[in-house]
Amino acid sequence: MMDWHLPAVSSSASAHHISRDLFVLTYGALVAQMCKDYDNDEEINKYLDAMGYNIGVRLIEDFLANSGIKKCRSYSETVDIIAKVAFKMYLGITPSTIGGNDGGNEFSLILDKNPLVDFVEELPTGRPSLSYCNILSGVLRGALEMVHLPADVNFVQDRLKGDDVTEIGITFLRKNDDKKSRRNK
Ligand code: MYR
Repeated sequence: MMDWHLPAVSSSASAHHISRDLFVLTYGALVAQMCKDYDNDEEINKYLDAMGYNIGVRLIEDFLANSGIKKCRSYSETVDIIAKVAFKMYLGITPSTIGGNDGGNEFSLILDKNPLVDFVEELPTGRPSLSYCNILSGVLRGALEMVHLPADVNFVQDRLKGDDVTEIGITFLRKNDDKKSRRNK
């Protein structure tokens, strides 16, 4: 007989966990289907990025409402919020951050663990240039654009491609000074 007693975890935590798994599996199915439908890896990468962008422009509202985050004072602060609050909230991980030295506008998020590939051992065969997680860079690009922080976001390293870590590069397109003067207006 089946035992219907629920495990002793908070229902919201377990529901979050289940929906994250469901998202990760659904995403995997989508990428697998695209590999069947498209020959060109770059075409898939672009599609995943564009899809992520459309999610990001909507997700930012949810993020700002649920996190209570107000405007950040610097790019470093924004990147910190992305790593410590946004990634934690939506993916349950906290990437480490590098970059932004001397007021620069180039940063990286380093992911030791990437829940999006929890069920993925390796890239599909014959897909050496596939950027499997490209949805994530699109989400960040879309979300940042909505708070007037246009940025280039790209996967610089990818464990699925044999790199030691997964690294997402974020290059803010406005120089820091432009940002300050814009914010002080
Ligand atoms: C500001 O400087 O105005 C605050 C900016 C915070 C931007 C945070 C963007 C978060 C996007 C959510 C991405 C989730 C990816 C898993």
